[in-house]
Order: sequence, then structure tokens, then C-alpha cells
Amino acid sequence: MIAVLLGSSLLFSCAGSGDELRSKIDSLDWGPDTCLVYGHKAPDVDAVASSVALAHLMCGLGHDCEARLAGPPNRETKYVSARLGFDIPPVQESVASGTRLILTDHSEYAQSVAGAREAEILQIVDHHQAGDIDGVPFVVREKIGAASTLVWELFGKAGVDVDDKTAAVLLAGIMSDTHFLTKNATQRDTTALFSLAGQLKMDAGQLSDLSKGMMEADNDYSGMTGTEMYLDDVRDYVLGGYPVRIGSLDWTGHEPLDAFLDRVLEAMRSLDDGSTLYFAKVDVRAQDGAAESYVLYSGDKAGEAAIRAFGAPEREGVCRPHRKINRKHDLVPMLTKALE
Ligand SMILES: [Mn+2]
Repeated sequence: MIAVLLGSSLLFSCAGSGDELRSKIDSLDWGPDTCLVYGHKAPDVDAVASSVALAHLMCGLGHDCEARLAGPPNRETKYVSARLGFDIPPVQESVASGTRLILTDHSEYAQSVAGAREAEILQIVDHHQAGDIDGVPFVVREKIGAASTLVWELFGKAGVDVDDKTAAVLLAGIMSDTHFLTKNATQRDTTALFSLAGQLKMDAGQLSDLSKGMMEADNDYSGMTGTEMYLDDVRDYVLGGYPVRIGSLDWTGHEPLDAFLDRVLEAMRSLDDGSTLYFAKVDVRAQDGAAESYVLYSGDKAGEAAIRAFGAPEREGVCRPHRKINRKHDLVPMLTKALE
């Protein structure tokens, strides 16, 4: 079942109502020009995949749409596009006023392509909590593992076949955001992933090999500066009234943990011009497989919030909650509370 929000208030379930879904989409104010479909800035695989596939779906429904990237693709996206054989859309970092937009995998202006505030946003398909973008006439929002799963479900609901290339794109998006169904995955993500794998004739061994390659590409920081590492998977928010930037990194064990944390801290301090609060979450996996996260901060105000949320720092700039932290589900609400 897909819940569709119309306007900001009316919620209806469109189970068994493919015609209704099509007519809602047809009734949007499409305008004369190509509508651009964007995931969030610092695009990850799910942001790319959900935007590419949703652009295909809208074309299949007769609406002229093209996907764009709000910033350069990351290493995991390049790896999986080469391996599965699909094209990455062009990067276009800003849009002209009045451009028709569809947004996937985000709901905050701070994470959206430059110019989004002056654009006409026709749709949002997202699996995060509602952000500050409102007044959008067609919204699909479900807190499940991947935005790509929502797009796959929309194909089924609209009665449009998923071609094999789009199937590969969507499979990559779900694999990436759910770490092959081990992170935030729901039954719906599982159903979508195995349906797509079946269509592509991929067995469990091939899927797990693909997942391993994707994670290795994602964690390959070789040749990157600390700043590039920090900016690689960063999200911007407004929390408790403050502009907040949160990076997410994995310690890979190629250098001592303290040296790795110091490199990230140094990058955050060099980027920090006092207008935004800088944080990072670094996931660490021990030899025995146990995982925990460190929370890094830059500056006094960010430090106060981090200490309020996680207690006294282990050393300057480094809090250690002694558990695994999720950026979306833990860090964002905890920092919001600490900053209010
Ligand atoms: Mn996502």
C-alpha cells in the first residue's frame, strides 16, 4: 500500500487505485518545458537511483522528465553504474527560477539543488521525515529503507513495466541504502529487492558479491583529502533554528582510528566559518564485528549540543556514545532536542 499525501493535509491510500494515481499525476501543472528530477546534494546511490527511475516512470506516463545530479556522483555510484551498466545523469548544480522539479530522497531546501526555492516543485518521493519544503501537490512519504523502493512500488501502482536497465538502477539504490537489507530495511524493501533481482536473474551469491563491492567502493577513501572525505556524504539541515551540517563516514582500519578522527576534525574546523554547526558521525567496526559510532563536533556551540546529547567528550571534538548511531534516526532528533 502506498500512502499519498495531497497538498499538505489530505492523506489517502491508493491501494488498488492505479487510475487514480495516474490522474493525480496527469493533473499536475507540468508546464511546457522538461521537468528535472533531483535527489539530494552530495548524492548517494539511492538519491541517484530514485531520481533516474522516477524520471523514467514519469516519461512512461507521458510527462517529459530528465534526471539530474545536484553534485558529483560518489565512488559507490560510479562503481555500481559501471558494474551494472547504467548511465549516471549529468550534474547540474543549480536550476533557473520557475523550473519544474521533482525531488526524491529528501524534503529539505538545505539538501536540495540551488534554486529549488524559486522552482515549481511538483512531487516529492521520500523516505525521510517531512522537512521544510511544503505546498507540494503530490507527495509520497514512507519511512522505509530506501526511496528507490517507493519508486519501484509506484511503477507497479501506475501499471508501468520496469525495464531491465531501470531494474538495475533501483536494485542498486535499495542495496546501497539498506546495506543489502541489514540497515533500516522493511519487508517492502525486501520484496522490491528480490523482485528486481529475479527480473535481472541475479542469485543470492551475486547479490552479496555486488553488496561487498559497493561497500568497498563506498569506504575507499584512498587519495582523498580530509575535506573530500568529510564532504563525500554530508547532509545540511536546519535544527532548532540553527544551520547544521552532518557528515557520515566509516573508519576503514587503514590508519589508526585517532589519526582518522583527527583528519576529519581538521577538515570540519577548516570548513567551519561560524555560520553553520559542523558535526560528523564516524562508524567503527571492531575485529569481532561489533559496531559503534563516534560523534565529532567543531566549535563551542556544536560542542555544547553534542555534550548535551552524548555526555562529556572523550577528548576535544570527540564524543563516544558507546553504541551505533544512525544519522537520520538518532543524531538528527537528538541534536534537534539539544539545540532547542
Ligand atoms: Mn535514501
